[in-house]
Amino acid sequence: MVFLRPAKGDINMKQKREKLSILLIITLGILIFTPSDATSLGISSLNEVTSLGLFENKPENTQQSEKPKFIAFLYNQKKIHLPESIRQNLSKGKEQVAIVVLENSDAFQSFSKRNYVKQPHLDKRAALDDYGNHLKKVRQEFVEFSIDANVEISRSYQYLPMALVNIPNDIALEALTKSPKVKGIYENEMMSLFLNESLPLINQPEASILGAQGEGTTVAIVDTGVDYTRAEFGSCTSPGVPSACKVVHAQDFAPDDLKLDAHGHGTNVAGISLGVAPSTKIAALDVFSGNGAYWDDILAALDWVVVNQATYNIVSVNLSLGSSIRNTSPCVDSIAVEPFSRLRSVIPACL
Ligand SMILES: [Ca+2]
Ligand SMILES: [Ca+2]
Repeated sequence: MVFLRPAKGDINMKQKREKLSILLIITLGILIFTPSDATSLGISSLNEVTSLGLFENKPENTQQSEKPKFIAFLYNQKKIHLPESIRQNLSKGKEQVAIVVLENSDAFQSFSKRNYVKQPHLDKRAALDDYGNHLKKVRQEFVEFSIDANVEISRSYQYLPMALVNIPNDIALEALTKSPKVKGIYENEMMSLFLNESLPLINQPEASILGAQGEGTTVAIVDTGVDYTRAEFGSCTSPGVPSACKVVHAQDFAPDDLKLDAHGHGTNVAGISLGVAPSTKIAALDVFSGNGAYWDDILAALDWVVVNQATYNIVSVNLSLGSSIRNTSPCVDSIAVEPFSRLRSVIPACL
């Protein structure tokens, strides 16, 4: 169970993390434009750089013309996230479905320029619109690129710089990995249901004892759906009906199974949420196809949360799902990094 609302003690930690991130970015910037870069690229001397033609026939005052060439060289050498399994499947002649994370630093820079990142509470809606408009351009550029690269886009998202694509062969994969528009390529993995961690992870029962009951808020349950016809949810006939109904929205993001909860897990999780915060409302987001949930459906549900956060005052997102992979440190290279970062930027408690 993952709640995005941090405990009070996490705020200092968050500030420390932000400072650390800035320091890392500055350090990275220094590394990129210093001679040590040659070593990181496997080049042991400036002679070798010259032999690669990067600074050949150097006339006077040519720094301006050399720079783009050197940057182009760096792009060709860039390392992006790419699971070996994708490469192997394509080499066996199998088409590969994957999720591409798009380079959106221009959109992020514009977002930062207006100081929204430091003080997003100033105008959260405008900040989100601004970010969305820039992402629209990023998406459009990727559509144009994908036509040339013979990559088919089957799903994209309003506020996430990501797309579900079909990669037909090695050549298309090569084009993707070399494109400055692509930051990473991930498998569209299937997640399983989990409920091993729950109340201790969200500081319960301490928060309830302090009187936090969730009045005026909504919790998004990204799971198998919620059977809102049960008395515990207000015997609803549809979301929000009657007015005492606890479920304000229900939607299938995986192919519609025509059931409110085809499994029962989501109804159980929603019940736990109401036990913790009896006054909150529930958004029931069904991302499961049977016992598994593909990332492209999970991303669509998280995108919905970003779009609708203000409408329902969503303060928490519950993802009781995972895979058999066990990590011993934070997943800095995970497919969840982009969507979690976007959620944290719109959920007030996480600002
Ligand atoms: Ca359903
Ligand atoms: Ca389902």
